[in-house]
Amino acid sequence: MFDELRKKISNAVKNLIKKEEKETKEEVAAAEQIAEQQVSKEKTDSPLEVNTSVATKIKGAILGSVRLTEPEIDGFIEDLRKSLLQADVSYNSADEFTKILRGKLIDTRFKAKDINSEMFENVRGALLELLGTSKPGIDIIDAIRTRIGSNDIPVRILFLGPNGTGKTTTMGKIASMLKKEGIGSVFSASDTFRAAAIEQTEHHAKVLGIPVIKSTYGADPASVAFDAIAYAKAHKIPVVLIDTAGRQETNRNLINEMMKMVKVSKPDITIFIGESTAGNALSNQIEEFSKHMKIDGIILTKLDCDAKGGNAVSIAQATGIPILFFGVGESYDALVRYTPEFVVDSILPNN
Ligand SMILES: Nc1nc2c(ncn2[C@@H]2O[C@H](COP(=O)(O)OP(=O)(O)OP(=O)(O)O)[C@@H](O)[C@H]2O)c(=O)[nH]1
Ligand SMILES: [Mg+2]
Repeated sequence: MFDELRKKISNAVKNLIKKEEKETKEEVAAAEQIAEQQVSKEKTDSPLEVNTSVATKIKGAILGSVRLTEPEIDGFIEDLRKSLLQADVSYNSADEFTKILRGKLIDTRFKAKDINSEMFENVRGALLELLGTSKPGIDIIDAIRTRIGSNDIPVRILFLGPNGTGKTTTMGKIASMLKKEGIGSVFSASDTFRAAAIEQTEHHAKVLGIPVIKSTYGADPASVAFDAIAYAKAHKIPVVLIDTAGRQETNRNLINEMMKMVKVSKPDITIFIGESTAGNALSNQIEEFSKHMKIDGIILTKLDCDAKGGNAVSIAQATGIPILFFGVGESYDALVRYTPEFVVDSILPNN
C-alpha cells in the first residue's frame, strides 16, 4: 500500500540531501581553509589580539543552518513531480502539491544536522495542505444518527460502480461497521444479474445476522430495492444497504437501469466503489457515472493491493467527490475511515 509513492518521495528527498551534504562538506572544508588563513593572517597582523573565533563563526554559520538555493529546490520539485505522476497522482494534484511545497522550501532555513527530517516535515505539511483543499466527506454514522433522532428512517445507501471493484464486499463491511455502532440495517440484493451475486449477499447477511431482501435472477433490481425499503419501514430498521450489479460507465443500457434504480430507491447516500489500482481510468469512470447521477462519496478499495497509491492522494481533487473510506483487505474490518493524516502517515517514512 503506497509503496511506490513512499519510495519515490523518500528517494527524491534522499537524493537532494546527499547532494546537499556533499556540498555542505565542501563548503565546510572551504570555510575551514578560509578561517585558517584568516587566523594566521590575524596572528601575523596583530599577534597580541588573536581572534580564533573566526573559524568557529564561519563553520557555525554553515553548519548551523542551510537555505537551499532556488535551482536546487526547483530540481528537487521537478524530480518529485515526475515521481508523483508515475505513482498515479493526477497532473493537477501533482502540480498543486509541488507549488505548495516549493513555497515552503523557499522560506525554510534548515538546521544542517536535521535537514532530512525537516525536509520530510515540509513534504508532510504540503501533502496535508493539498488534501485539505478537497471537500470533506459526509460522516455516515453521524448522518444516520441524526436521521434516527428525527425519526426519519430508513436511510438508503446505494453502492454502485464497475464490475468486481468490491461493491458487495464493501456493503458487508459497512453493515458490520453499523452493527458495531448498534445501528441495524437490511440488505437489498439488487444485483439480479451476476451469477451467485444473490448468494454472496445472503452469505454476508447470514454471517452478520441481518435480513436480506431478494428476488430471482433477471428480476427488476429497482423493485428489489423498493421491497427492501418497505421492509425496513415496516420493521423500523434504520438503514437499507442497496447492492447493485457491476457496470461499465460506457454501457448506456446499464447506466439507464441505474438511473431507474436511483429514481425508485431515492438514495440518501450514493457511494461509488472504485478500485485504487484502476490508475488514471478511475477519474474517467467516476466522471461518467456522475453525469447521470449524484455521487456523494467514494470508497477506494483494494488499497492493500495498490503499490502506487496515487488515487488516494488525488481522486477527490480530480473528481470533486470526497473519499469516505478505504478498503484495505477482504475481511469485514478491513475498512479504514478516510483522513488526510491516514494518507500522509501511510506515505511518508517514519524518520
Ligand atoms: N484485497 C482486497 N480485496 C478486496 C477488497 N474489496 C473487495 N475485495 C475482493 O474483490 C473481489 C470482488 O469483490 P466483490 O465485492 O464481489 O466485488 P463487486 O464489485 O461486488 O463485484 P460485481 O458484483 O461482480 O461487480 C472479492 O474477491 C473481494 O474479496 C479490498 O479492499 N482489498
Ligand atoms: Mg457484487
